[in-house]
Amino acid sequence: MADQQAMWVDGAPAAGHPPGLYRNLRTAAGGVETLDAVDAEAVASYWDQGFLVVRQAFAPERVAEALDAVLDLIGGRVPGFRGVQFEARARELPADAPAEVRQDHVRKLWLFCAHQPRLRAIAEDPALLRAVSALMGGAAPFMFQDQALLKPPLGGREKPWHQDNAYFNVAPETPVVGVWIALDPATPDNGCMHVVPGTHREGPTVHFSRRDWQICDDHVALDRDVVVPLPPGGLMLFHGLLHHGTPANGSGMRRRALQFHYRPADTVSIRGEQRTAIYGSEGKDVTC
Ligand SMILES: O=C(O)CCC(=O)C(=O)O
Repeated sequence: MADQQAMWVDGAPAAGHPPGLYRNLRTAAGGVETLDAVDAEAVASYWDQGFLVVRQAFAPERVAEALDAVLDLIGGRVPGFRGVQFEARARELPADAPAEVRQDHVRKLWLFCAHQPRLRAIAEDPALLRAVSALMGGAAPFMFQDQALLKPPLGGREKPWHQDNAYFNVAPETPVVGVWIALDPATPDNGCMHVVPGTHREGPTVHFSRRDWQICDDHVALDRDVVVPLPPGGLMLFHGLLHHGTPANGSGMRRRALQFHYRPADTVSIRGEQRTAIYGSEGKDVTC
C-alpha cells in the first residue's frame, strides 16, 4: 500500500448497531426524474420534507467515469492526493494489492476535487448547481465539502443518525444542501440512506459521541423512518438539519457514493465553540 495512504486508518471499531434502528417499512415516494425537472413544486416538496430524490441525475457513462476516478485515487495514481481513510483491517493488505481489492478496505475519501477533474466536473455540473441554487432560494452555491463514502461488502460500517449542520461551523438555519450520489445500486441491504422527513423544520438536536458523533438512538423518531434506495446515478438532495443515517452493509454488494455539501456563497461562519454550544460539547473537532 502506498505510504501516504497507510497513514489514514480509522482506529475506531466498526461497532454494530441495534437491530431495528433502520426500518424498511416506508420507501421514499415522489421526487423527479432528472435535475432539469427540479421545478417550483419540487423545491416546495424539498422544503416540506427536507429532501428530494432525483432518480436519473447522471448517465451510466458519468457513473463509470466517477468509479474509475475513485479507483485512481485509491490506487495512489493521483500525485499529491492524500485523502483516503482506510478501515483498520486494511493493515492486513499486501503492499501490492490493486485498487480493485483495496477499495473494499476504504471507508471514505475526501478533498479530491482539487486533484481529480472527473469528480470536480460532477460537483460543478451546471444542472446540479442550478438545482442546488433553486433549493437555496436562488443563492449562488459554494461547494465546501467533497467526499466519497464507501461501504464495502460484508461489513461496511454504519453512519449513525445525525444532522450534517452539527459538523459544520455555520448557523443552524443556514440552508446547507447535501448531495448524495449513488455510484452502485443503493439498497436497504447494502446501506442506503434513511431519513426522518420534516426533521429539518425541528431545529438543531444535541449530538453525543457514541458509535460516532450522532443523535442518540432513542432520540430518533424511528416510526417516521423513510428508506431512500437509489439506482446508480440517482441522487438525494437534503437539508443540513435533516435527521439521516445509513445502516451497516451486511450484503455482498458494494455501496459506493459521492457526497458534496454546498452553502450559499455569502454564508458567514460561526466559531467551533458556538457550534458545540448548540449541538453538544462532545462535538469538538469532529469530522463528518
Ligand atoms: O454514505 C453514508 O453512508 C453516510 C453519509 C452521511 O450521512 C454523511 O457522511 O453525513
